[in-house]
Amino acid sequence: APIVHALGATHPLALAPVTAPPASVDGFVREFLHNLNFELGVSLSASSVNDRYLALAQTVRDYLMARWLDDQRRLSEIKPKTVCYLSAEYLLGRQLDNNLLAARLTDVATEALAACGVSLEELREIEVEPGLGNGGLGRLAACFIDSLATMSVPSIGYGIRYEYGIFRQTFVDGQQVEQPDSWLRLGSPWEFPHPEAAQTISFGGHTEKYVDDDGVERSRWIPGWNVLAVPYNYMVPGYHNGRVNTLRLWRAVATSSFDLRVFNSGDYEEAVRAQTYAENISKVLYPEDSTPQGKELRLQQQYFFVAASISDFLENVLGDGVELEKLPSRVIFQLNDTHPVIAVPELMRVLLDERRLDWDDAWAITQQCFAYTCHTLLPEALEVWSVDLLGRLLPRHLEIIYRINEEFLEAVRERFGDDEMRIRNMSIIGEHPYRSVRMAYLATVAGAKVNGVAELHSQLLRDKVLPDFDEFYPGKFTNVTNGVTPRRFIRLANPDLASLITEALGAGWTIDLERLRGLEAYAEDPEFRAKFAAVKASNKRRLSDVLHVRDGFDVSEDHMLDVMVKRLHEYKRQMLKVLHIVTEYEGIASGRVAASAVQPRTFVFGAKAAPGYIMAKRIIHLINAVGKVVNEDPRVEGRLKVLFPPNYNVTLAERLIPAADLSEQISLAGKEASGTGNMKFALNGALTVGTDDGANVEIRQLVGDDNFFLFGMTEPEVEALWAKGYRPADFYQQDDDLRRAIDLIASGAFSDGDRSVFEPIVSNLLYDDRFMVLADYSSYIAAQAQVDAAYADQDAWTRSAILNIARCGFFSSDRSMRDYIDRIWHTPPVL
Ligand code: B1N
Repeated sequence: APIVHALGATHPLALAPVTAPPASVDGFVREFLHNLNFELGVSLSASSVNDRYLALAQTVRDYLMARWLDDQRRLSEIKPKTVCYLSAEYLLGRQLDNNLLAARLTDVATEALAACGVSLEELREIEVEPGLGNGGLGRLAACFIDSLATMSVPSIGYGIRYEYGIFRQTFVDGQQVEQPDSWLRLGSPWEFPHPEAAQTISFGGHTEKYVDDDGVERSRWIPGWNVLAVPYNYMVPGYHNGRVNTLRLWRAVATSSFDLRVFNSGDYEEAVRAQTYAENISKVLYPEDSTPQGKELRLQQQYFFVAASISDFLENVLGDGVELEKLPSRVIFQLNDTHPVIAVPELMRVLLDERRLDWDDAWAITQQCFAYTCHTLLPEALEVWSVDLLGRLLPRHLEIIYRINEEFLEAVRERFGDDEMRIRNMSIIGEHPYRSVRMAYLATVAGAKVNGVAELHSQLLRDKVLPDFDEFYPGKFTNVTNGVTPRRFIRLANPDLASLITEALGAGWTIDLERLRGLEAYAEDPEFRAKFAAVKASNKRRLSDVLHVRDGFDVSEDHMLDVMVKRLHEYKRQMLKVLHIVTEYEGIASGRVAASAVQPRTFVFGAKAAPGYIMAKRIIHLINAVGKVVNEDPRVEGRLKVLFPPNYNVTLAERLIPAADLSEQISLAGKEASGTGNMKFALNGALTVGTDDGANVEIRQLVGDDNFFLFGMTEPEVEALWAKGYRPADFYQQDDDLRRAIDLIASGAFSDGDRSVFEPIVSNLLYDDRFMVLADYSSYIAAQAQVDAAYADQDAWTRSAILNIARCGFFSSDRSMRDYIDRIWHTPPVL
């Protein structure tokens, strides 16, 4: 029997608060050695680096534990309104350093480990980051839960504990090869599994009608199969505020009944197959970014985690005796894109079928409990599920969706009359090319609020993607511009810059980023500029050390570091960057430009391509091929360098961004919803060369035109060019530099003379070019000439860099959270 039962739950020992170990070097050493000996079962002298890392992680956990347990107890008493952030992705990055920082333990740990003859630095480096996300959307979720904890906002992050995260990227002959990301292999010290708290999640089967005791006709779901959702809890410590929130990720496990039934019938292989099938649900993250694919397993993942989360909240967090009418005063489920939108019919199902509410009451509650964030504008990225598939996997949910749609369209008719065109356009059910559920529409109808992720994006969402809905629901649409956590992306990633800022402004900026404004005055101070330049140079050396060990690359301090890191996607236009590099190279190779006249630059790429995205993979191949030629051509005299370290991830971002001089944010206007890398670079004192797209617009407004290199068409100009008829070949014909660059690629210069290798890229550019690379080329090249000219005046450049930092405090995810709280959630901090 658990000891609490033996003692009685009211026994003083059972009620005694959990206490943290003493936060002294001595206390830390004891706790560390205890964990090494008693949890890992090794002596210090016999321990491996991994043992030590695991023991250290456990030690940090021990320090956070009292706060975590206390927060859980307190919140269960206070019962505040709670944010449930529903996200299929959390791109957390390494945990150790962040948790040490939050708990103010970095110095104590460093000293304590040194006393044991252990280097903290070495242990840091062996942590494998949990890559449970693809890119910006997943990293945003991680920044948001950091800010919520730091701001003491009651919140739970819900998601999926993928056994394999985003694939590990390697290059073979310059081409991407994907390896499984077995991030759990050496142990996962940050998680707390609770198999006893598993939820049963059902799928398949059919529905049937029946009349209940009150004579009401109802529907019920007779599922076909079940899986267990086992919660794994992670601590989300606030920064220096003693708070620890929870991230709860679900793992799929086969129910014992599920496989035993088959096993008992004697078919062992079938039993194992069934188990494997169930456990596949949380096996691997879908590596598509911005373009979801309508695969059955993905819908299973989505339903699996939201059903478990809703049930967990209602049964374990909400507590007994809450009238369901009051649910909206206790919870807001924030839908991170359409991936969790199946939560809408799921909450309806629970309220209708399990809690026996009638439709109108259930719908009134549901509409207040959800809010939806849209993260895209690409039409191909708006998620739809075929009615066929959805009906097979979740028949009851499909019924509910149909009813929601019926009532919604009825209301539309009442308002706008029998405008069949409009009805068809607004229907949650699409008919072409096959009958499907439009998840963004469902989310918009059900959500109390709908937001985009940057001003421009939110505006385009209302004007272009959902105009009928905007008209129908005045006040529903709003904007919350994305943000990034200053703890991870300044304080941890750029410790020397952080010290410099603290020296100038005091330490408060870490939780009040608008204070960076105070740096404007320092931008005018030559001494401060010199210090800032020294930090940048030292960050380049640090990066060089990392890349040297990792990939054998060296970064020269006197090169401009020009960085483009983000998922590989045609709309982000890595091709435009390639054309710039090839143009520079071609000038030298042809002898028209003297190498000595070229500003030395190192171009750094980091990008993963979705494994099925062939064109993206070709572009990766081309970047590597161009890099090889440029780096090895003696005529270049080492003044241009192209580096493409494989497997760009959060850990590498933390090294690259602080070292960058120039941030490339060059998507076609109207395509990048926000971007968040753009914010991280600006906050680390890189200048941006960028289009008028996503949050670039707001960055430029804040830092000022003099401190930003703008180029390219605006969104309305893009529209106008499409309307007039876009012919990329015309641009090729009319621009000598562009023609020479493309011809060089087409000639086989980067493919050992084999013209066929990059031919698909070339013909795509010349005859299709959906993202108007050629139309923006000349403007981009002109902007890059301005960059070179500006960089020649190092002191002026440094001043601009400091002004970028000073003016970008707005992009803290703390501010994003305040906006969500004010405009959408209405969940005040609980201090
Ligand atoms: O979300 C980020 C934005 O800053 C980016 O501009 C935007 O591209 C990104 C399907 C997505 N939009 N959609 C996705 C990710 C995974 C997936 O399976 C779509 N990611 C974004 C944060 O707002």
